[in-house]
Amino acid sequence: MNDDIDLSALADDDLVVQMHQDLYDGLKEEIEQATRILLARGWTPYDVLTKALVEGMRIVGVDFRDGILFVPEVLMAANAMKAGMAILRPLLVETGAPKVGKMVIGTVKGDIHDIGKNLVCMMMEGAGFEVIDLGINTSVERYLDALEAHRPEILGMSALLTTTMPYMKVVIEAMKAKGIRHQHIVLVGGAPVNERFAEEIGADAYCRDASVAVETARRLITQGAARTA
Ligand code: B1M
Repeated sequence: MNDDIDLSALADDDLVVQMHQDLYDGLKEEIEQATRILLARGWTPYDVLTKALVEGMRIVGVDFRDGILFVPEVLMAANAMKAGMAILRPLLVETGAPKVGKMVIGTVKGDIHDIGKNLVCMMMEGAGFEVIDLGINTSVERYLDALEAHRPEILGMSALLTTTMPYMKVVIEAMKAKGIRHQHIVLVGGAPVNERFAEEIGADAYCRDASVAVETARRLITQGAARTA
């Protein structure tokens, strides 16, 4: 607990910088408090999410890469981030938007990163999609079972590791082998994924972030890319 700083006394810009620092330090309660303060000051949930939380996690990622932070510290940062996201979730999700489609999504096998996927879930739900979240470490069998059980227009896959992103292709190939590839729009995302990779593995689109996932899902559904009949 950081007893020295009165978060509510900070101006917005300083508070956001402090949140980046508190996320870095894995201070869950401070992140919860600051998230509530920004909302009470009229910030939109989306701005709190992107400017304070996602940007803070980006900074953590840089120092993780450079060997300044290690797994235990990054786990604490992730927990603090999730605490902030938990406050924002109902605000992002309950828009009363009419249901526009269904998505099954999971982080691929071998990969336990779920913050980005969870953000995608929230934004998709907020945009009126029904989301079936398979969680992390999702095997091809679980994806296929969920596609059969829920018959979604969209399959979303997330991968954060260069070693796990090829698994997306395994899933797409299994869909082809089962003769169901044409029934679903396949969207892929995650830090190491890009447009070219998505094309190479036969996905319908790469989504840079959660907002792009929403836009892309809407656009491709409107274009009738999923032939779920
Ligand atoms: Co990990 N990790 N990690 N990690 N971790 C990365 C990914 C890494 C880039 C860090 C680094 O070196 N800079 C690196 C990967 C390097 C590589 O593959 N080339 C790495 C590594 C190496 C590892 C371990 C191997 C470390 C170790 O054990 N030695 C290990 C692997 C564990 C495993 O999965 N098997 C590991 C573990 C962990 C923690 C458990 C400590 C923790 C995860 C906690 C959790 O998720 N519950 C963690 C974290 C937090 C990170 C970083 C720092 C942050 C990831 C994150 O949450 N970003 C990350 C660094 C980085 O990415 N720069 C890193 C915030 C999030 C909002 O962004 O996930 O990109 P992101 O999601 C975005 C978009 O990508 C997109 O939309 C999201 C929202 O806008 N998107 C989608 C994501 N999925 C989508 C799906 C879609 C659409 C869009 O479908 C439609």
